[in-house]
Amino acid sequence: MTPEQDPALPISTKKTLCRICTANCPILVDVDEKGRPVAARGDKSNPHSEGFFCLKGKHYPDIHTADSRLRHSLVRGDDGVHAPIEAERAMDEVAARLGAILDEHGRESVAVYMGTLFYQLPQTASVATAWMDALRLRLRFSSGTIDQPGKQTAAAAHGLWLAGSYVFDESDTWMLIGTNPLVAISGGVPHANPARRLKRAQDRGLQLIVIDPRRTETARHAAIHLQPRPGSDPAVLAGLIREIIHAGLVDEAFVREHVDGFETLRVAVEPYTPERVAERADVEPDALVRAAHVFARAKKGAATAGTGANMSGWSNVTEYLVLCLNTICGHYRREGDRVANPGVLTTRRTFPAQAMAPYPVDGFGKPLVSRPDLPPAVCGLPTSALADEILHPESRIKALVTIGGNPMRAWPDPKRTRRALEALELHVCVEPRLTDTARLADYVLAPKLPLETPGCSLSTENLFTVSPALGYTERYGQYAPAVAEPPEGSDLREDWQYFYGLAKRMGLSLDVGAGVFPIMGCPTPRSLLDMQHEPTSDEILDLVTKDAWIPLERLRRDPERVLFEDEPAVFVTRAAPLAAARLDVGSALMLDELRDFAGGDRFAREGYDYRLISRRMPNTFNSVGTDIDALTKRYGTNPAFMHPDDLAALDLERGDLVRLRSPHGELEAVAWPDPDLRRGLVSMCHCWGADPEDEADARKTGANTGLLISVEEDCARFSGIPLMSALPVHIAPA
Ligand SMILES: Nc1nc2c(c(=O)[nH]1)N[C@H]1C(S)=C(S)[C@@H](COP(=O)(O)OP(=O)(O)OC[C@H]3O[C@@H](n4cnc5c(=O)[nH]c(N)nc54)[C@H](O)[C@@H]3O)O[C@H]1N2
Ligand SMILES: Nc1nc2c(c(=O)[nH]1)N[C@H]1C(S)=C(S)[C@@H](COP(=O)(O)OP(=O)(O)OC[C@H]3O[C@@H](n4cnc5c(=O)[nH]c(N)nc54)[C@H](O)[C@@H]3O)O[C@H]1N2
Ligand code: SF4
Ligand SMILES: [Mo]
Repeated sequence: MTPEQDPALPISTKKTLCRICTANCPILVDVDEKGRPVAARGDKSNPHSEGFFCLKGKHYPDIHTADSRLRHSLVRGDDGVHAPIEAERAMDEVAARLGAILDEHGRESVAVYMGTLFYQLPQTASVATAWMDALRLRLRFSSGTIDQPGKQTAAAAHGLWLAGSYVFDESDTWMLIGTNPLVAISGGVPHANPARRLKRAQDRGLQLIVIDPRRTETARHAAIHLQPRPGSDPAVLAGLIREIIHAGLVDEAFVREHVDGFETLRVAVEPYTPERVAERADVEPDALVRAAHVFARAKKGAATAGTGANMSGWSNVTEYLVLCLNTICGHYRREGDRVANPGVLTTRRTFPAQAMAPYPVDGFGKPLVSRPDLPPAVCGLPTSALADEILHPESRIKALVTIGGNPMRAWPDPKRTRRALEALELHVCVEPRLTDTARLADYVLAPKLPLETPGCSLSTENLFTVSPALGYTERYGQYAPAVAEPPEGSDLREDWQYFYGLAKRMGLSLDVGAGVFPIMGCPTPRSLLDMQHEPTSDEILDLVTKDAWIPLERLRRDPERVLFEDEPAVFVTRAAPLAAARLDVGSALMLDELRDFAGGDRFAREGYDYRLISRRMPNTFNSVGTDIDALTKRYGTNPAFMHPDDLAALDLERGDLVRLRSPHGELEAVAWPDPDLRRGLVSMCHCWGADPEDEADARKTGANTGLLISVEEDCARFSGIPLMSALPVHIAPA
């Protein structure tokens, strides 16, 4: 797929950063004389990443030059066939049609879905959000509520420690629950070469604890690996907390001074004796006790959960118990501690040793008509309900704008998703490929890709707001100009330019905020865009890094300089006088869920003896790369990984087709042995498969696990995240 490299054309090598995933690896890209990217590799001169990158990054140029990449925007004709349309004309038509729909049906007639790429591109996130704000659009959905939505609900119920947590590089212990950072390159171990960082940390004594039903690439390195039944995390976490309390390992001074609800928590976890946890989760009682002692005795450390822990039915309480665990151990930075990385491109702020009080979990306006049971909450509107909301007879949604996401692959229940997308009056997709989703869109606005635009490490830095295990552990920042030209003869715009262009045509003025994710307790600097003279992409980046620790201009002037360790050190300051806010470990809203959990495994279904669990594969990123041969070579598909003894019991061999059936749907997949799984599990990666209207071929296109997921039953409170892991399935040879 790489364009024929003409040996006559000189190659130049440019420094930039990969923007496929949140690792944002610094890479070197070879660009030919025509500006085409032809090869990429890790940047060994970068002192933070030390050359780390992955196969997806290696093929980043292919993603830019693939034949399947759109060179023009598309409009769907009355015959359903897409035809190219000039970008300016596409914006004229989309602005006119959205304007007409909004005029006739009001601001609830247009919904927006923001996928993973939305957040990875700071210019896109800021300008598109400003556009939504200017139109006062309320119906905003994101991939966040089908990812780790318990993080936001739990943080709201618990409150925040404003000085933050210790980072991995300075910690003595680290606990990972349902996350596999050595493959996801996210979520738990610093992403700049996680394996090497983990090794270094262990060499200086860090004790890694992993809680995962699979002996993952990460779990293999753990000092303690608890391999519980999926969906039993609340038991394990409650058991850990109980043991810490019984062993007298609670940081009593911290709790006395800063924490409410301790007695409520103590009573709630009291039933979770090691024996009782062993029963529910099937983990060794001794290992549980050891994990509790290692975690609580460490001076510095943190526990963090990932997608597995959020998709298996108990997202809110699981994330809440993770916060409680950190809090009762007092695993937070204290007055006088040096802040390992105060920031580079995020907004300047202080780090006082004090709590920010809990804030509302729900009560954010009226619920969706299709889901009165899910009051809009702090995690955002439930994406699992968006298809039903579009299809509901009383729904006002007429139009959907999808930005950097792929609903047909990513949303649970692709059949329903398809019906919903077809029912729309107008579907606009900002998307560089003709994905299953884009195929159903009325307009596909084709963007330039990241190598063709300036970029910086802001999105990744800003992730510290999501979990103490995310963001940079060092004072690191990178800027890169555009390094490649868009394909010859193409007519593309940067993502954000489409929103600027729509705003201009709709007579809106745009007010952009700094950062990509808001920083709690720190006001967001804002700037009005000049709506007469279109700003440059670099000017947008300056605005989204307004009032940053280090002005972006400094990174631009000296691109070699990426570490800022010699900047004045930042320390945790004394709490403000009269600061009275306290963290809450006794939230009734969250602990109610533990009571519900105690009632037994309410997801079990008779006749469905296996559990499907989620996982990520190294060479694809959600749906990205599933159409690039070099990235799918290893398995050719997303196999159904199972324990070899389970395969043998079903008389199956590697490569055989199996049929998975859930109470909701079924699919065919390619069986693959994985001795690292518990028995009774099948572990599959998401975002594969084809349009459900087309003939599925498990060996070629893979299978969309969303077919097995119900968006009606077993959805979590607040976020509506369905049971996407620990899902009961029946398995038989196909
Ligand atoms: N069954 C099941 N379902 C899941 C999950 C699971 O574990 N199991 N995981 C869930 C999770 S965690 C997530 S985050 C979601 C992912 O949900 P989505 O974000 O909806 O899916 P992606 O495939 O990441 O979509 C990214 C899209 O952005 C496009 N893109 C690439 N570069 C650019 C660019 O520069 N500009 C624009 N505008 N677009 C670009 C890609 O082509 C791709 O289509 O899936 C969720 N769905
Ligand atoms: N290579 C690659 N990297 C990616 C992505 C990708 O698709 N490919 N996707 C990106 C995205 S969108 C995200 S959100 C992050 C996610 O990053 P992670 O959250 O680290 O995702 P996974 O690697 O799937 O790890 C989830 C783990 O949870 C375990 N698990 C499943 N069910 C349970 C359970 O009930 N309890 C417990 N304790 N564990 C369970 C699984 O076995 C698996 O090892 O990764 C990002 N990085
Ligand atoms: S896809 Fe690979 S190279 Fe690109 S940022 Fe992620 S880990 Fe790094
Ligand atoms: Mo995700």
